[in-house]
Amino acid sequence: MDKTVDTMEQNRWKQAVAEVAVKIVQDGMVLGLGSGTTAAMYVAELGRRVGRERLRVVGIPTSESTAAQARRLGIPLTTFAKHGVIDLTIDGADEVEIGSLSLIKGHGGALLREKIVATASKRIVIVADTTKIGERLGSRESVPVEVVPFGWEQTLGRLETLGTKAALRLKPDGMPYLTDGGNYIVNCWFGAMTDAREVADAIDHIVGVVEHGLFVGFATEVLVGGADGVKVLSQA
Ligand code: A5P
Repeated sequence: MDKTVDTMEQNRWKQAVAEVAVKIVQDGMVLGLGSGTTAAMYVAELGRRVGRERLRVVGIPTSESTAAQARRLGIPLTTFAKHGVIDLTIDGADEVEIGSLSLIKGHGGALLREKIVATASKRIVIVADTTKIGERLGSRESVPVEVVPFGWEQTLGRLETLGTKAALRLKPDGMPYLTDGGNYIVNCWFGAMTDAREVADAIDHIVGVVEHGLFVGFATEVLVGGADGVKVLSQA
């Protein structure tokens, strides 16, 4: 993250993006509800629209935390059993590559459900701020990889054969961080990637991997908050 940006300023940028994003939502839509702090600001704005305008939408949450927030705000939730296609998903990202709009996601630990929701979505709008934007994916963030707990040491070792430095994500008490699906996360530092799709394909073939946080070819637009207001990045 850009160390010159303080948290309060960054929060103002995220809030501005959330307010722009919520205007994209239309009555009757099936929505994918993202996870993370920026998505939470958008979900809060969505709750306001549902309350004030009687907006009729249903949401599929990407985490237990987002599900709880939506319930508190009175946003009706649905499931894939009832709705196979999502009209619009608005979600955050940890890193965005200019041009390709490839993403690193999952530092909040919700990458598996986020990718399932993204895959079922007709349109995906990412809410971010300038600290997340870069020329090459991987130059700022590690790639979170969700792995099954059984044999995680083996899986981590196989990930390292791809040329990454990998480490199990731990909680402050030193125990492994657990995802909503009861899996572990291994953070993988690849550095700036010349071909994120190739890296994604390689990770996909590793036994023990459930899913990874490289989202290549998913985002259609990225709303970016910054000192100059909210800008829209589209795929080059
Ligand atoms: C959750 O697992 C992530 O993919 C989030 O979307 C991502 O970490 C962005 O979160 P913030 O908006 O809190 O930075």
